[in-house]
Amino acid sequence: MPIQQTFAIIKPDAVASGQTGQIVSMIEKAGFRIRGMKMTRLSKQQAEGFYEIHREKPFFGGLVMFMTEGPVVVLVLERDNAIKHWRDVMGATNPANAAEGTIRKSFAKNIERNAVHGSDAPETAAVEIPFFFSMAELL
Ligand code: IDP
Ligand code: MG
Repeated sequence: MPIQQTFAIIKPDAVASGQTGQIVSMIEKAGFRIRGMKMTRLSKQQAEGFYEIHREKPFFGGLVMFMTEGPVVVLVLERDNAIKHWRDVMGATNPANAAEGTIRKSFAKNIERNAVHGSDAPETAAVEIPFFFSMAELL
């Protein structure tokens, strides 16, 4: 599997709980190179745009409220098979179903407040990375 990039967010729940450092450490221990990283706070418009695919879901309004409630850390992660590997390190969307040792098992509070985001396919990563990072910010 060639080198690949994926997009990650440390969500407002995890940042507010002081888990940023532990999550960044888990990312590095899992063999990812961090190519971009910054703290930001999503506007309502950004959160709605980022989660556009979920607009018709019943949880959309709550998700946008959650994602805008405080700062997030956005990252671009690189390694072989990065997209699948990062999804594995994150664990299942619902922490009740997440495997032992995954980030969501360790830190997520529930299916909404689940600590981290990760791109789900190469086409998604290709949209999500430039949503937050310019070329000059990717090192
Ligand atoms: P993913 O983050 O594991 O890819 P998605 O299905 O893409 O999961 O959902 C995006 C985000 O929306 C989830 O990470 C979670 O924060 C929230 N979410 C997903 N399903 C539910 C739900 O049933 N209730 C509340 N929030 C949800
Ligand atoms: Mg998703």
